[in-house]
Amino acid sequence: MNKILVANRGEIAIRVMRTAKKMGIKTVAVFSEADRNAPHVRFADEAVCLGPPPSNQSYLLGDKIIEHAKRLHVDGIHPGYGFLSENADFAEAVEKNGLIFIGPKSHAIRIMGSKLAAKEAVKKYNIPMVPGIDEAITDVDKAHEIAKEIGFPVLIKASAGGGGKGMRIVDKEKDLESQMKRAISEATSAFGDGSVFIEKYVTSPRHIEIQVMADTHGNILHFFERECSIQRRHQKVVEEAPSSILTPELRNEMGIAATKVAEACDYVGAGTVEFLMDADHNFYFLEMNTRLQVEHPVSEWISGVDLVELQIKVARGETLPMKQEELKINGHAMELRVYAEDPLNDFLPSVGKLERYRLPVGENIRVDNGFEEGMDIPIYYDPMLSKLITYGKTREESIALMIKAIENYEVEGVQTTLPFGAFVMKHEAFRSGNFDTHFVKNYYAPEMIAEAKENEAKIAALVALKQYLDDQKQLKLPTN
Ligand code: MV4
Repeated sequence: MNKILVANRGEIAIRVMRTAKKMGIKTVAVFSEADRNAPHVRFADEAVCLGPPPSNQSYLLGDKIIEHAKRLHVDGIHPGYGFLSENADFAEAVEKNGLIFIGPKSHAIRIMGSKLAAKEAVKKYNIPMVPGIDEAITDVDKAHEIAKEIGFPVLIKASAGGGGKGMRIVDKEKDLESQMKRAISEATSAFGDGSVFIEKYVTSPRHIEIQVMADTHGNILHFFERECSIQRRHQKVVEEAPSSILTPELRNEMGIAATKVAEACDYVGAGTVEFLMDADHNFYFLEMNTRLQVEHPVSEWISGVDLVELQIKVARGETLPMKQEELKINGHAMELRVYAEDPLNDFLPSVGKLERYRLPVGENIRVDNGFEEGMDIPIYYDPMLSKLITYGKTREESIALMIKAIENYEVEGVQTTLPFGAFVMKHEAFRSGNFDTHFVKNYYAPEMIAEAKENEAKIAALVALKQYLDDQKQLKLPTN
């Protein structure tokens, strides 16, 4: 593989190209008219414009991307995350055109894109799943029967959903019929597939996912877990590895379950198997994400591997260069997603110009960034500016360094989730490891960081006043 096209933008495009360069592979960037001057365009060896800013006129134009790739003699296409990364038709078209899709085969993407097909595929592998049914349900009487059997509350999920889209919690039997009708009509209009199914609702789960990597020779490895329980409205904000609650035994069990899920769909490349863990530490398979995930850096740090390098090697047909027994967890890594969103105003996108944008640097700090000072943040795409990742020998060290690194970030012109990150890092429930996916809802209110900001302003004023008084004393000296 001599040349790779990265069908993405922002931090992930740069992150993928960084490893390609390290491996001596040439890079091609694609961009929309809004991203003409974006860092990922300058980072690449070559770049092509795809069209106007909206994604469906640029980054989602699979055929156009493939055309450019062929014209520029590209060997492989890396889709990053989002955009075309989990589009089975695109993966197939790439291969049909004689190019390598740096990701799984379309077959695996298709199975995992349907929650019901995923359940069906892993059925014979003895993977723990949440009590419920594994087929589409339209009959209300049957739904009543099943809900009674598993007990309320239940959760209605859309088969074509995922990432929390199209879910409805039903607390009482009398709401089942209306919620089911709504779920079906929502799923039909959102996904063009009205299939829904029912599961027992796990009330206070933790979100724990396992990173896997499979080669084309039948080897499947797992790179341990990431805990992603700190989310708001299904958007992850803080991720870490390892999880503060897994024992080596549980970790091993979940790792084996994850590799079996990968086996069940003939997986190739990097993937993530999502589990829910209940208060009694039972784990249940939820879904598999068939891409490199945003939060992959924390796994890279604790395992010492470059996951993009492995993706490329596997795509070239190489055998995975290590054995499961050789993989060990080293230390603790923490990631904060820095979004241009206002945590004081319901996390609304805060678009505008990055008047000042300085990143923290230092040992055990990694920033995967896609922006620079002076840039306007386009309104067309995900408002994530960068990912701040810190590492320590212990969880406590990684948290302490995260707090310091947040303080050393300088952003003016837009609001960011940085103060929210500091709030999480300083919160007793987070620090003790005693939290679940309801952390934000349970503990966060804007006043909490408004107060912290006010205190900081007061302290800053006092420091300035002291400095002023000290300066005055000194200034007086020469006249004496
Ligand atoms: C669940 C659940 C409780 N019980 N399934 C949300 C995202 C999607 N991957 C599945 N999700 C959930 N499925 C059952 N049977 C709770 C969630 C859920 C959740 C999961 C992980 C992280 C954050 C979450 C926030 C709300 C709900």
